[in-house]
Amino acid sequence: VAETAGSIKVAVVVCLLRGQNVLLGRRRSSLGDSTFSLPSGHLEFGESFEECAARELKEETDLDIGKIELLTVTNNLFLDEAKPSQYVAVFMRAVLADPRQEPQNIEPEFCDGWGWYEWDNLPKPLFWPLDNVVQDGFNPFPT
Ligand code: 8DG
Ligand code: MG
Ligand code: MG
Repeated sequence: VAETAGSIKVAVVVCLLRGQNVLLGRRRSSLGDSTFSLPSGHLEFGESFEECAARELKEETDLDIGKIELLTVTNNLFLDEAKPSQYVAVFMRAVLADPRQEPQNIEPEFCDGWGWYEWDNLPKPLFWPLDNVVQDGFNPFPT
């Protein structure tokens, strides 16, 4: 795979937990169009993972994060794109600052809408990098 001239990026992916549920939205994007994914975005220069998670969640849903923790990292190659890319995806677990707050669809050009789903009953199809990590047994809920 090493011959492809692509770029390596860092994405921060937010597992926002509320009770037994996690927040997912259906993507509007060349990457994974119409699939369900966790809120996510690109790490910007100088940001911590926590800052990036809070910023992306705010930008995409208007939600405010309370406690936040690092969970795991995945490494994903997107070769079927006009510009091949590789993402190091940093998974964060977060809870809401105020559990009564509801998500708004701030970027409707990138997302059909946000909803709460049970981890054992996730909607289909999942964005493939998320599907992969789920198949590997990943679970963002504290044990
Ligand atoms: P930005 O311009 O707001 O910074 O970025 P974005 O437009 O919000 O980016 P995004 O697509 O929501 O997330 C960045 C990338 O993260 C996405 O294109 C692919 C990558 N990514 C992985 N694994 C995962 C995953 O499991 N879930 C999500 N949601 N994204 C992932 O490599
Ligand atoms: Mg995003
Ligand atoms: Mg974004």
